[in-house]
Amino acid sequence: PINAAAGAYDVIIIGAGFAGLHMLHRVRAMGLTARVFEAADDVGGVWHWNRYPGARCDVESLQYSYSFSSELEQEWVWTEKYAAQPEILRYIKHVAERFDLRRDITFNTRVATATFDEGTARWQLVTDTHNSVSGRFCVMASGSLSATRLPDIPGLENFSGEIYHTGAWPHEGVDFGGKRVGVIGTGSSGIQAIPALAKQAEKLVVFQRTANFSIPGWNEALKPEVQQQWKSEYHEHRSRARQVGTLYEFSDKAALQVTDEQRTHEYQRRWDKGGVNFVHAFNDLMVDKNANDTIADFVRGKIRRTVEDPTVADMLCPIDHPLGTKRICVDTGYYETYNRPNVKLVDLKQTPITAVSATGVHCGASEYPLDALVCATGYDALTGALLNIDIRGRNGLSLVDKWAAGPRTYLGLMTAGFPNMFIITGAGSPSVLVNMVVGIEQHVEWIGDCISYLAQRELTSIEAGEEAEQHWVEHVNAAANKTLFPLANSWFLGANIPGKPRVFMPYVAKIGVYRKECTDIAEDDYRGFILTPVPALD
Ligand code: NA7
Repeated sequence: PINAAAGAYDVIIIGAGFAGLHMLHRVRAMGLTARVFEAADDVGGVWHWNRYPGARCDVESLQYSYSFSSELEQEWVWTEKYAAQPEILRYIKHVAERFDLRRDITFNTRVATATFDEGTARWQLVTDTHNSVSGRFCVMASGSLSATRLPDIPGLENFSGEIYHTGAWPHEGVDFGGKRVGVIGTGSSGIQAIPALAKQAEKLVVFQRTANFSIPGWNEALKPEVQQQWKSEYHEHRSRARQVGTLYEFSDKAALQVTDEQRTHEYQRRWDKGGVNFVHAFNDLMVDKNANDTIADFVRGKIRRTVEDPTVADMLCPIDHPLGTKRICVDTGYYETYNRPNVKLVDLKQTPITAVSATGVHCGASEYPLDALVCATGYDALTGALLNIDIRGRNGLSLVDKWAAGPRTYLGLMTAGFPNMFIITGAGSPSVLVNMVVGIEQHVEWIGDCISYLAQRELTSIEAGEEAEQHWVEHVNAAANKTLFPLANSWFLGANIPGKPRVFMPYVAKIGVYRKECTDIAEDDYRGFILTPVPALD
């Protein structure tokens, strides 16, 4: 270990969410010195910031948790099938305390620049508080959905009411009682927030650009016997999750090989169970548009039966992307909310927002007077948090320049020209498509093993090779192109950010397939990576 007192560490970690905390715990166990920088005033990452009403995880709580400590998984008690944000944040804080992690974290501090010094083969970082530190390794645990984005609508800055983004919600909460509230955005965040906001606000106007598919979660209190049973089988559940991500009932049948009645029966059965399990009803739904049409039609039928006003129901029926190609949403009473007299839906495809004024939102000739505007408009996903830091690798190469035509990585974990810089849940990895915690744990284990390997062999640095990276980029693209995913204008493709290169960023593979690829490469002495020995002294 290096002398940490002088601001020199073995490992610098950026971000103290699920990824950063686990990485810190891991490198500490290896006897290394580490420092974590976190922009927020406490741990939690997305669960620290996303405090909007209705915020909840759409992976079941018993699965959306760390597996690295069996004591932790046995002692923590979840109260709901799908945990709400405050409970997940309590869990993360509990982890920070239980493993005494806070003492190595600097809060309220953003990393501004990270520069690889070729002379010393170390990363030099400068924070927005003018702190300078260095690390042999730099781990980006800065989140794939953390760089929030306000919509680029003319006049937004002139609005005299309150403006919120779901991903940067005030800690003290917001009282919408008696207010006219607008929501822009109907992705996962909007679809969770809208039913909750409709109960609080005097009037709620939803501005929808793209109708989205949402499945009821049927959230409920977690029965103690269910939890106990699951905990007694945790070992088996976790090993399966390491292969498949989240445990669903995966089907080996194709939708187009069964009768209409069998299909409808299966969709109904899964609808009644709720959640993302619904989209795994058949094995061809994400690769065959005709198969996908059957499940999409089923959901459109549900929307039409739930929403009383047929014009509103029509507007809510997604028609421009196959089901599941934008992240499927899981809700609590979303479609029912449009039957409330205080809720109005505005279809921006018919009447786009032309401006925001001091008093409200204008869609052509129509003005919607508002006291508050909630932007559930998403993130500069996967690359935003990284590119917000001025990162320079070899020869002063900036990550912004290197990724100008889209992110390029090897295994999603490293990018050529940036030695000893690891990325957790980055572009080119499957993490955002699977249970994020399972993805994070795989990355953390791989990075930890990699650092140990280097130490054992007295190697100074590891770096992705250009050729291996090129093959990985092609491999990730080819995998996506075999599916329906590229048909939607989603954040997976960067399509939500005007001008962002249109590249399908996540790796569409089961986490088990990816895990094996990563392990095989490591066991083959890090095939495709360039390993550099400690430089000889002059
Ligand atoms: P998403 O899924 O990116 O959703 C953002 C929503 O905001 C989506 O409906 C967008 O419409 C809409 N949007 C974005 N910009 C605008 C503008 N300028 N005008 C109107 N509407 C706009 O973000 P979320 O926070 O809901 O969810 C992110 C992930 O977190 C989610 O996938 C889960 O993995 C957890 P669009 O579809 O682009 O037409």
